Amino acid sequence: MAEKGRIAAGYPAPHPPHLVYAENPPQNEPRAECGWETLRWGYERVRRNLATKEFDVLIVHSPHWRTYVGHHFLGVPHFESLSVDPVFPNLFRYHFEVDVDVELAEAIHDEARAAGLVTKMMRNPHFRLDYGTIASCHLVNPSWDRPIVGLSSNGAYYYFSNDVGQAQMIALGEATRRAVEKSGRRAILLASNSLSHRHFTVEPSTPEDMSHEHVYHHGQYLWDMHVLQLMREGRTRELVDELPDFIDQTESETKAGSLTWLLSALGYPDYPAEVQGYGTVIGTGNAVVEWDPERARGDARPGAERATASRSAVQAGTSMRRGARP
Ligand code: 2X7
Ligand code: FE2
Repeated sequence: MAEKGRIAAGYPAPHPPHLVYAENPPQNEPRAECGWETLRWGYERVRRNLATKEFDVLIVHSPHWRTYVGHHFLGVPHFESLSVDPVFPNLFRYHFEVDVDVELAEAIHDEARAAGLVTKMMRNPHFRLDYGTIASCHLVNPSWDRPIVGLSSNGAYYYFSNDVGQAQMIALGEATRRAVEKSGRRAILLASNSLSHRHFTVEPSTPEDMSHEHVYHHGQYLWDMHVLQLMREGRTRELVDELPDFIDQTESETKAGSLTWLLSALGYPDYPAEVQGYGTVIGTGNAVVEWDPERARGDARPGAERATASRSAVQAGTSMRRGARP
């Protein structure tokens, strides 16, 4: 019988396209001088940690793949196209090539449907992946050397209420965990959302001019710090209980459900999360945070040898598995 699968780590992994832009990977057309380093260095720490960890797949829940009816799952083995941020086309025109673990996607779909959620496999081979999915996956694993599973963000919080949204994302997280365990896969989970979401309305002429980048509202900053404190103290059940207030008080992008999905899938960790980076992007609060259940349990890190061999490729941070653009 196949070994029981595991969620090997989970991350709030925010997707501001600015972070990809500032890194100048070959896949992205616009060029930057610098910018948003505290967050980008946080992602570099995550890459270093993952380079010592074996994993088979990244599972990402993205606020910018909004679905109106049900929870959708990428269901085509390979996508290749250009993803453009509709608000920042000057920063993000990213040529992507992505492999999908369709078998695992179908397994999560089936578990979610069995739990009573409305679900759909997305089978359009010409689908343009949203920039949330791409940015989070790129920032965590720029070599794209693992397949992904992509989950849409159903708008239940908007169409019904925060409570309905929370209940659905909790069920989706549980379904994700069950499917991963049955699959035998070692999965990394990414909740592709920012925290507080008040942003400025006029972009500086040089987008990476950091003299314009700061917190715009102290109350929102206090909320972000409160949320991070709960994470750092392992108080994630309280955090899930407080998320509806956080959403209402800060316009938080957690209203997409990604963070709730992640915490539910991780089984509400009671050990301290590691905050790898916090910073604003156009004034929104963004945190790169790590829950590593294996480190928390003190397990030896499976696959460290294989992972070390590929570390230099991961740290180089720019090559795609197939056909990186020059
Ligand atoms: O989608 C986003 C975001 N969530 C935060 C900051 C900047 C841009 O895009
Ligand atoms: Fe966003």
